[in-house]
Amino acid sequence: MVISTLADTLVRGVEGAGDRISEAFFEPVIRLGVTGLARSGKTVFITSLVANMMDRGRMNGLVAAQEGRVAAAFLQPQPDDTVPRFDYETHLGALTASEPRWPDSTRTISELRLSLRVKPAGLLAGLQGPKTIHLDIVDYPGEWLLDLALLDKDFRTWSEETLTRVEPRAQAQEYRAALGQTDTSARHDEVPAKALATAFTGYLQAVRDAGFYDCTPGRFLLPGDLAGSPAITFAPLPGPRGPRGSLWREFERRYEAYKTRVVKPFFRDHFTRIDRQIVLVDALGAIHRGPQAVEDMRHAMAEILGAFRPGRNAFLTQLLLGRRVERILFAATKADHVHHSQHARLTAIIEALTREARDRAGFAGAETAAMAIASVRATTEETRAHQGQALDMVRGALLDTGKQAALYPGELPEDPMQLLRPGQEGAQNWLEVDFESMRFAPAALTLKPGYGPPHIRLDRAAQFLFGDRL
Ligand SMILES: Nc1nc2c(ncn2[C@@H]2O[C@H](COP(=O)(O)OP(=O)(O)OP(=O)(O)O)[C@@H](O)[C@H]2O)c(=O)[nH]1
Ligand SMILES: [Mg+2]
Repeated sequence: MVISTLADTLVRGVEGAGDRISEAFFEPVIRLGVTGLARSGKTVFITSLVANMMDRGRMNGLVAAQEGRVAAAFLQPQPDDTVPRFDYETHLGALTASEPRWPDSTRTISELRLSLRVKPAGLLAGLQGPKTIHLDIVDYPGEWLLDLALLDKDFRTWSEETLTRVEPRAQAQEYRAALGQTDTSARHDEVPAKALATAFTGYLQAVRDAGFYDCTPGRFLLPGDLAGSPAITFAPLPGPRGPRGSLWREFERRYEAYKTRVVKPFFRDHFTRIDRQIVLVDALGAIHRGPQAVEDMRHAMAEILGAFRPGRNAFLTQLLLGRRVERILFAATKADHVHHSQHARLTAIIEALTREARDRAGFAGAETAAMAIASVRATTEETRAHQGQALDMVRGALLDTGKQAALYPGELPEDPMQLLRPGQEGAQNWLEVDFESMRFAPAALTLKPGYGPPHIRLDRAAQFLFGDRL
């Protein structure tokens, strides 16, 4: 155990030195992490960011682009051979088709290298030619960060906590029934083991579909090439530690294997190398689902952000060797679902959602910001008179029917606590807030030469995330 941790650290140390050396002597690399919970808009964000970096007509908020210093942007082979490439062309193809579609769900890690030829600014401008800066964009599920908390827990603690949470939930009925029929101290047998794990995965699926985010272990829902393997065939079990050879012991072993073989490598190989991070949050979606979804999202955010606080976790602290994420941007996505008159309120909500986590320890010097953005704008705005009142509406093609419609989603409250408090107090429905959700199809794009897809504040997000390094 100690040896493996040590070895992890050593490898990381050597690699880390390599990264820094190549950075100093050759071409600078910025590793940009893009994360968020399922369906938060990661794929659309990366696709639009890359398209808008290649055709920079809408990127005036990125200072280097505005000053005309970005001479070129092009895709290059990524540095990591074993990570799937972010399928930029297919995702952009979906968005720009004659009948535009949103890209498919991705659910795993992927990477893309965007290289920029940038002319230096200021005094150096006349003396140096353009330099090449690589932006390595890494898309990974936010759910994987939730697994960090498992590293501090043994199987029994994790089981107790999970079973307590599961207890009141209707979605867990089947799992509870399966547990009732199992003798966890009996000799391990793969048939009941598999049945339990399947019932537990079914439970996670059901709570996720109901809008909850506390769905660890993260890979049960996003197994990728682990599907069917023992490392994700276990479930929380009640009671004392079983005897040698029992189901209980086998699940304990698998839980530990999940931590060492799945969770740790992700943090070691990917997470610790990130320089800049954007965390996408579908706050509007959660608000629509009700107070409990908002409360649950706040929890999940606090857990996710915990990963960015070095010192919280011994394993991570060792791996990081003092290195840290320099900037973190919290972005409320899909801001095109509300009129721009509501954007300031949406930003206030995202600040409130992440405040607890930010206040608790800060991010040890990491700079943070919050913003409301739309990676791809699917709507236009209009104001209409309705019963003597001017209503700020958004118009777009409805996803389900394709019909054009102007909608009024309701007004976000000025005080974000109106959204946070009810959930904390156990309310199931909004009393004061009236907020409709909507799903728009992407608008048909006729891209003018030199212009990427229309967006809201994507350029400002880019400026915060890497503008200072260009
Ligand atoms: N209107 C609007 N909708 C968006 C925007 N970004 C994402 N969406 C919607 O959110 C859905 C999810 O976006 P994705 O980019 O696929 O989200 P993801 O985080 O990659 O999702 P997974 O890969 O499933 O984890 C899309 O299918 C769209 O319906 C946006 O900027 N504007
Ligand atoms: Mg995706």
